[in-house]
Amino acid sequence: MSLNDKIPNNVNLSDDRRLMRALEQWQPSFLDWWQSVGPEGFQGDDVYLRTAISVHTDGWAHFDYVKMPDYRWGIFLTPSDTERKIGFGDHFGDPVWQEVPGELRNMLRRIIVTQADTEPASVEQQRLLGHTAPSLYDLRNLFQVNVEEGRHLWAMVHLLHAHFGKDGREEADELLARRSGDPDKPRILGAFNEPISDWLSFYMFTMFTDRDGKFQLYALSESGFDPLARATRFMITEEAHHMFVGETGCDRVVQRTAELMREGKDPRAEGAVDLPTFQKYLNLWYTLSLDLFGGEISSNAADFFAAGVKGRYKEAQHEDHVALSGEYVVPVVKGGALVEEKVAVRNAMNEVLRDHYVEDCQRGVDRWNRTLEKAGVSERLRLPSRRFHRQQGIYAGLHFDVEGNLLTGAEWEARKHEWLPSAADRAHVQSLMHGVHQPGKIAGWIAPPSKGINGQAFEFEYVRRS
Ligand code: BYC
Ligand code: FE
Ligand code: FE
Repeated sequence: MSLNDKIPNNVNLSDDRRLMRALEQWQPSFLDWWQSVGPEGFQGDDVYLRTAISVHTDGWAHFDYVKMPDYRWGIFLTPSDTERKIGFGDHFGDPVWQEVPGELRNMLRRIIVTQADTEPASVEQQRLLGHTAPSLYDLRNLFQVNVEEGRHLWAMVHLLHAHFGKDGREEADELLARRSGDPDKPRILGAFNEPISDWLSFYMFTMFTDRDGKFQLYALSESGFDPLARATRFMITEEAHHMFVGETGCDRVVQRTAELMREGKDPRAEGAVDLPTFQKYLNLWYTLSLDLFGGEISSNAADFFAAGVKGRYKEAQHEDHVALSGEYVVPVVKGGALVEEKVAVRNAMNEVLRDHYVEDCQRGVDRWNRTLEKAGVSERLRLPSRRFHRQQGIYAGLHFDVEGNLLTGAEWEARKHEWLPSAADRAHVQSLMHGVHQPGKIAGWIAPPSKGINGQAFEFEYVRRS
């Protein structure tokens, strides 16, 4: 089989013998990795999956039954715009780069490796979830997310192989050597080393952590390095489904809980997720994901922006693309109190991106609250303060309540399980996890989806067990 058949692509792979050989060598390692730490127990099953076979509207959502190891992980860049100019920073208005400028090589490699590392990490984190899927519909969605994260890894590895020579090939190998949660060779970013051992965590992860992916990918899709911009732009189209899985998954949990509450029952006693526990999982995954934007005040972020490597969300909507003037106000802790500090806007680029993220998360929480309202339940869910439970940036090492008020270490220790899952909460959620693998059936802690995938019914056999 030629490589063009094995790896669907729109980058003329077969014209570049060196690149082709490099990717042909990497592919068996990828498949070994997928078999050993990818979805456990379902590799021989036929799964109703969407495969991207081209970037055109009729080609990027092709549905069929596929065994996951036979998934055609392709390399697609959004078609090039030969007129494209750098849209921000010190090189504003220059033509975009098709090759890596020498002085930006380390910076770009590091960003691409950081992005790439999250993709296999998430597959590793989710590898055991198939066994406890609440329905075949959900099982299929898990696997769809997993194969697409695999494709995102391919997209980044293609850039490393095509543009970074020997260093790039070594980085590509390292991406298959690190392991989520491994104390000796962990994944790079915090949230990607956290266990995802139940489906509530999975929905929270796809709601909040994949949503960091959305905003980081948008920022990278502005890059002056055109191959990175084009690769990430196509990844964003796939990301929408991941966030759909998270937002609707959480909404269905809330809906089931609300139904029981309306009937005057205690959701926890009925084998569902009570709202306080749901809120604690929300607090946990939202704040782990806030950390992924990096420090509030960041010279790295300023350097990325100045260099034209990483822009803002929808940069074209900003008026000033150079951003050398202007300030951003950040509440910082000084002498035991919060005071407002003015920061040069370039140094606050992580915070600017985080603002868009917070707004988008709030929209999702509002949707869940409408579900509660419709069910006649008066309780509401909310996002905690962005200072709460932070492990990166200026609030790391300090303690805050969900309102953002400073706490002492002792107060935090005494109260943290009011806000974050306790061992008992985790045990309860874990106790609900039993695989439901018959078409049309669903676990008791979650409502069925309002519709199926690709026009199919919920009862459709999304995964044919072998
Ligand atoms: N954990 O200036 P700072 C996705 C490090 S998700 C551990 O504050 P900077 C997906 C940082 O590296 C999207 N370390 O931040 C979702 C630096 O280290 P050094 C992933 C962290 O540099 C679901 C130091 O702290 N894409 O696609 O602006 C499923 C101080 O850095 C963390 C990207 O992240 C952390 N959370 O970094 C599948 C885009 N945060 O220099 C996939 C690429 C910061 O002291 N990455 N550090 O050694 C970037 O653009 C940036 O590196 C960051 C922020 C956004 C991570
Ligand atoms: Fe991804
Ligand atoms: Fe994703």
